[in-house]
Amino acid sequence: MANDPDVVVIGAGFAGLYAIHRLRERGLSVHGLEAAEGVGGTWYWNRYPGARCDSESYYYCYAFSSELEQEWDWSERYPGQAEILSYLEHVADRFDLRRDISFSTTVVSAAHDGDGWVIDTEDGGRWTCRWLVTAVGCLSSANVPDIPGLESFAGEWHHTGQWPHEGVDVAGRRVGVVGTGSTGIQAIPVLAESAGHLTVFQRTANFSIPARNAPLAPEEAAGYKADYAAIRELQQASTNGHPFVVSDVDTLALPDDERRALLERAWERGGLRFRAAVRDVLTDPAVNEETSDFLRSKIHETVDDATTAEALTPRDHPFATKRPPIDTRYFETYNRADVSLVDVRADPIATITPRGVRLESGAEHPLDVLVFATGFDALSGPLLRLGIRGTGGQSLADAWAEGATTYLGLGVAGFPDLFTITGPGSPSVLTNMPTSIEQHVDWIADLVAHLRAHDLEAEPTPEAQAQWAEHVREAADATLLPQAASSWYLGANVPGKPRVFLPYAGGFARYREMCDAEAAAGYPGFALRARQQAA
Ligand code: NA7
Repeated sequence: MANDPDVVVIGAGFAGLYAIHRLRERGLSVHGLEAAEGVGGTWYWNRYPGARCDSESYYYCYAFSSELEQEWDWSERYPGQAEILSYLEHVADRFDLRRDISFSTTVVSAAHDGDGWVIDTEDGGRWTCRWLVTAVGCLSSANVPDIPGLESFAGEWHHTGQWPHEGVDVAGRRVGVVGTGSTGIQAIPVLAESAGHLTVFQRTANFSIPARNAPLAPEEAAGYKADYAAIRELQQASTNGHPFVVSDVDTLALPDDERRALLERAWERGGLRFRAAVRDVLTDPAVNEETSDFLRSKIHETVDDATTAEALTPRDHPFATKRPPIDTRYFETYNRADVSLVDVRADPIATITPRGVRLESGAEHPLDVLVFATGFDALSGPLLRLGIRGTGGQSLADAWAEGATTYLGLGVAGFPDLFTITGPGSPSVLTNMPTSIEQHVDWIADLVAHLRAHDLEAEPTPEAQAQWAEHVREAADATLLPQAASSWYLGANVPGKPRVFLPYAGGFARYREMCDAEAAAGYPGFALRARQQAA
């Protein structure tokens, strides 16, 4: 096959699969390059015990095909990793996408040569195309902390985002988990069930809300299927792509007992929907403090040992300013005799030894298996590792030396005909990802079709990009989000990464309207240039 399609799409997860389908529908030839052996993206790599989506299954899926919506059956309220992977494999087959994807193909560089993109892969392959679309996800570049001595560890260690396909045998073994973000909070209760002893190394105590996962009853599933038109409408009008109606109750105006009852009801319902029950929780410090206090009290109610409960209680950041996890028996797990909590903020990890983890105090925790649930170089990381070079050979790394800036999260000045699905500066990780992905792909497909029809190339203007960066900053500053000093939203989890609030916090519906307005006005934020035809 000729290696020169109209469009190359990098990645074959939710974003890449839909991009291939949609661009094909627009009559473009398209080819996908995927590092993994199969489709799935996030859900291909994240096979750690307990891996599950925090969005509910009935809307953590594509909306572009009502047939697909009707024929696929989800088994649980929150889909597990294996089920989502099966779904994406089904999508790849149903829409005949695999024939246009090269698997086990890692992109090592992508350079614009003035006429189009030249993409080199690790196996020596070369692809050329006019348009390059990145579908590499926001959380795909694993962050393994640089702790001295790791190479000397005599046991086995794994990052949750690169979990072995054959699984890891933890039965009866001494297991350590570093990290208590969404991933650690999912994995810890499951690992505790089979480990001989589980030691959790916690740097930042986290808020978490019970997921209340359960099998999806056939009547409930049928109800969602009958209601999809309304569900999708709600998602499109929402701030974060979830089909929730945000409460209009002023919680602070309520008497104490009614406010407590409201929070209790939200807690009983569980899940990310908790936030929708509390109006202004991310913008009003007083509302947030009330809510944070309620959640802190739940930790103390759940955890038997008062010292452990306090160590697990977040006091350094307001609720939901770091990505709020949801859990299944997370805090309850600390009541087990075979689980211990180590506060590595008070006594940081100094080295990894052949035997285990040694803290600065000299205390050593012997381990057979060490799990890094330490997150990702979020949003910009997956793009930077592609080795992208734009006009004049400028690298994306240089362009982003002071922090990742884009126009609408969709393109970067100096990088013509490059489109970034859920890139930095888009709502992405603050939303239900499939919803944001479909909006981006549809928008990009329209623009690419326009460029082809008029034989143009496009790149954001520096002015539009600078204005957008300012707007992204203002949108974050209008919320409490920047208050979490160690948040990966800010890049703070990766040493040396510039501190820039990366996702767009202005809300999905508002963002979508701005993208639509940009297209309707003929793409004024982009320089559209006639192409100099080589032939
Ligand atoms: P997160 O949310 O980045 O969590 C990573 C955790 O690992 C967090 O508790 C970190 O503590 C901790 N961490 C990171 N480096 C270290 C070191 N060096 N020592 C001790 N502890 C460390 O990643 P997740 O995988 O849980 O979640 C990512 C997203 O995936 C999630 O939000 C969903 O959207 C899906 P810190 O808070 O930085 O002090």
